[in-house]
Amino acid sequence: MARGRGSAAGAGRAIAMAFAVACCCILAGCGVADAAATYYVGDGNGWSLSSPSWPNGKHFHAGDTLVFRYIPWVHNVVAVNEDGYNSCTTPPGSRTYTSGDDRVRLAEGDNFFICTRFGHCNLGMKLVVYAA
Ligand SMILES: [Cu+2]
Repeated sequence: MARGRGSAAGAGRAIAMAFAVACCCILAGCGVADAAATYYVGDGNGWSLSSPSWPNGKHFHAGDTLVFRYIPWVHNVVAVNEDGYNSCTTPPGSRTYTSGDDRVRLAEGDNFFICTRFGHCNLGMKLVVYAA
């Protein structure tokens, strides 16, 4: 009898514990799928004229971070919209990054980036990254 009560209490504690963990998961948004990832644009080559093909085969999510590494007086990074991407222009309000080690969080949908130095965008230095 005493033993039966003991294990019932133990089961109750286990359920309470599981419930608490589940609540924490919901509140903290836990789970591997929600863990934001960091990607280095161009991998070891950095942000360069060969970056446009770099996203191929990769799967990005909103909240992931792109790191653009480059020599600051050679390149920059401008986050533009689709028109800016297509025409290599900088729409008003576009954010320009110039540190050479720039971190940009991806928004859901297409994220467009160009380099506006020395006509590089027109030479093909542009990047579009789709984040799910
Ligand atoms: Cu450039």
